[in-house]
This record gives sequence, C-alpha cells and structure tokens, in this order.
Amino acid sequence: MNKAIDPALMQAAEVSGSTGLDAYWMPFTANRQFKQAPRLLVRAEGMHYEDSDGRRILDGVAGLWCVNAGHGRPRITQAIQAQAAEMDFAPPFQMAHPKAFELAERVAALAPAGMGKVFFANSGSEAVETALKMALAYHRVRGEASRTRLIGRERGYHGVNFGGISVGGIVGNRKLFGTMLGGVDHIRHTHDPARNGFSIGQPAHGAEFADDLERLVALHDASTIAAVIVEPIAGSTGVLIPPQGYLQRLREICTKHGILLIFDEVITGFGRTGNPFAAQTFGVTPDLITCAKGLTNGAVPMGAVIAKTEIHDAFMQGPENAIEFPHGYTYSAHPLACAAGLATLDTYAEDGLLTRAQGLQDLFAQAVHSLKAEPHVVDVRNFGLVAGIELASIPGAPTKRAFELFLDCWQQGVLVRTTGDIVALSPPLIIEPAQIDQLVETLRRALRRLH
Ligand code: PXG
Ligand code: PLP
Repeated sequence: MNKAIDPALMQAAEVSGSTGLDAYWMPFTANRQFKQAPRLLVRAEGMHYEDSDGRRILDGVAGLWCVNAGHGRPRITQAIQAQAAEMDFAPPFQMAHPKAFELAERVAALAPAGMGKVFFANSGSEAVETALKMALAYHRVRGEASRTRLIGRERGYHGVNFGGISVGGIVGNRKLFGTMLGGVDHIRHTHDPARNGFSIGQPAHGAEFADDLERLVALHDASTIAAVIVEPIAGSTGVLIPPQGYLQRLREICTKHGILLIFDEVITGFGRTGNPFAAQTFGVTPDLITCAKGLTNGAVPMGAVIAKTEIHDAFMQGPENAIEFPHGYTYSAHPLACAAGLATLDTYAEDGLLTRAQGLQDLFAQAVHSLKAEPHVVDVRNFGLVAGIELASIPGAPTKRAFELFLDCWQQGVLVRTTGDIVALSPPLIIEPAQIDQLVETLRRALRRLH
C-alpha cells in the first residue's frame, strides 16, 4: 500500500482484512485507477491543502467550487463547534430553531429584490429537485395544472438526482439511468467556438440561442410548460459563459409565456461573478434561484431555493392547518449548516468577498488568456473568477490529455479540475495576484510537457 495512507486507515484495513481502500466506492471517480495511486488530502488552510505526504497544494478550484472564503476560516469553524455543543439537531417539520430564520433572512437580503423566501435543502442536487417541484406545484395551486413540462438545456448540470439528470444535458450523467422524468425537453447549448473562440468575458454572439425556447413553445404549447432551468454560467460542462443578451432574451420569452425561469446558481452563487448572485451581475431576475456550495463555504452540506415572494404567497391558501408544500428533508435547515451559513455570510461581509472578484477579474482574465498560444489549447473562456481552458482531445481518447494535465499540476502542487478535455479554474475568492500567477504558470509548464 502507498506509504501515504494514514495509520488509522491501515488499522481499519487490518480489521476488515482489505487493502484499506476497498470499501469506499468513490463518487465520480475512476475507482480502480485512483486506488492504484491515491491522492489524499489531510489538512487545509487559506488557499492551500496539505496532502498525506505533507506537500502544500494551491487550491485552484475552491475545493469543488465551494470554499469561496478559503479554508479553515476561524469564525466558521468556531460557529460549527459551538452549535454542535449547544444543539445537535432540531426537527424541521412543524418545529424550527432560531438560526434557520436568521439565515433565511440573511440569504434573502443578498438575493435580487422581490426574492424574499428561502427553502433549505442539503445539497445542490436537492435544491434543484426542490425548485422543480416548487415550479410544478406553483402552477397547480394557481389552477394551471396543465403546466407539467420542465425544460433544461443541453450540456446543463443540475446535480445527480432524477429530476436534475432529466433536465440536465450531460450525456455521460444520463445514459446509464433509464428514462428519467417524462415530459422534459431541452433547448440548445450556447457554445459556439467558431464565432466566440477565446472571448474575454461574455461572448458577443449568440443571444439568439435563447429563441430555441420559442421552438419548444411552438412544439409543446406554452400551456404545458412549467419552467426552464439553466445555469447562468454552465460550470460542470466546462465553463460556458452566456452570450451578451442571451439571459435577457430567455427572461423575456419566459415572461411572455408564463413560464418560470430557474437560475441554478450552485456554482455562480456567493461571489463567483463579482456579486452575491449571477442574476445581479447579468441584471436578470429569475423566479427561483438554486444555490448550495458557497452558502456554507463548503464546511457543512447545505443547499437552498430562493423564491420570488409571490411564488411562495401563491401557496398560502386553503385551511391554515394544511401543509402548503408537502416537501422537505430530515436535515433541511440543520443547525450545524445554519451556524456555518451565518458565519460564512459574516466572513464574506467582513472581507468584502462577494464583490472581490470585480477587482480581480481583469487580472485573472489576462492571466488565463495568456495560455492561448500554448500547445493543445483550443479555447479559453472566463468570467469573474471562473475560467475554462479547453484542450484538443487526443483522437480516440477523450479526457486523457486533460487528466494528464491535472496529474502534472497535482505533482507541481496545484489542484485544478478537469471535465472532459477542459480545465476549470474557480479559486477561492481570497486568491492573491501572485497565486493567480502560480496557477497559470503551473498550467503553462504542464501544457508544454503534454503529449
Ligand atoms: N447544480 C449545479 C449548477 C452544480 O454545479 C449541482 C447542481 C449539484 O450540487 P451537489 O451539491 O448536489 O453536488 C452542482 C454541483 C464538476 C462538478 O464537474 C460540479 C458540481 C459537482 C460536482 C462536480 O466540476 N456542481
Ligand atoms: N427513506 C426513508 C425510509 C425515510 O424514512 C426517509 C426519511 O424519513 C428518507 C428516505 C428521506 O431521508 P431524508 O429526509 O434525509 O432525505
């Protein structure tokens, strides 16, 4: 076994008689490959991880797009510790605890005007399921029960539960899992490298891709469509920035046809684009926002749906003893998550992190676009503190080249994320210019060594 493995793990292995790596079936991981050469993280502080060999690793992806304030923030750690000691759990159905209300108020205050209601879940995936159900139920409680269709977008990622993969548009995440939800359709994606390659910030061309929604309205009739869900910036598929005017046009078409617009801000929420939400950055207000990740700085799992007040209010009818929205999770508004969330929002406020990307984005853009002429690079895309660097795939071996790059960066002490043959960067919002430089120069060296 790799010497890097922790003594506790060795001990557990002796007890079970396994190699110590057998029992854990890892998520979204090439399990067999990983277990031949594990990469274990054991500690984190600020912009860095430490691995089980004691190496310092610069975090270029905020963990997994979530640790926006950097690692180990004392306020957040202390809040979780104090809450664990004070009250471990409170049932969320027909009961509550004060921090749930406090966090909802604080999140609503950050959201676009008119979005005053917050429903808690435990992940981005659960937030998405919640939003889709809310949209369907909203139409039904208003007497428009024929609006049952959900529309997603090609290349969209909305988590891994059945609703999310149904409206999602990443083939590899869908094809093993049967027929999923019925009545779902997809508008086209916005990627157009021929016209928009190497765009700095929002691409100039492609507002008209939003008109694809009119095609689906013509096909299905608006009276059958409940909602459209899109990521303002598509993250997981490899960072696709919305063309100028695209989101505005999508909003107009939804409004015209009475279709709810859901922004999935699981990645773009909490400062990634230079404002609390991308809705504010792009000046487009959806009807529902899903968020997670940065809500608690990744420290305790939590997701949420932020709803327009009028959507919530439409449910508040019928007898007062009736449960208006029969939905919720055992761990909705979990006390540890709420404590972490409140301390996270305090940390963001103290350090000005929710707008810090505004001051760094030009430098970040310049840095990532300096990779344009390096070997294998076929596109560079950026917005706020997120970037995608797309590589030409090795013929017949997609993902191989980017994974090799990922491993080279890891060896050099920098954590990046790859999806397909695209490198995604989304550093903690506390990143300093010298660290942006380290990130990009590490990638440059790795690109020059690639096959
Ligand atoms: N919606 C969006 C837009 C997301 O980015 C989810 C929903 C699901 O959140 P949970 O918390 O259930 O994972 C996400 C999550 C990647 C990667 O490929 C991205 C995510 C998750 C895992 C990997 O970089 N985003
Ligand atoms: N499965 C069973 C048998 C349950 O009793 C519950 C919750 O009570 C769930 C699933 C859902 O779990 P959660 O509320 O944590 O999503």
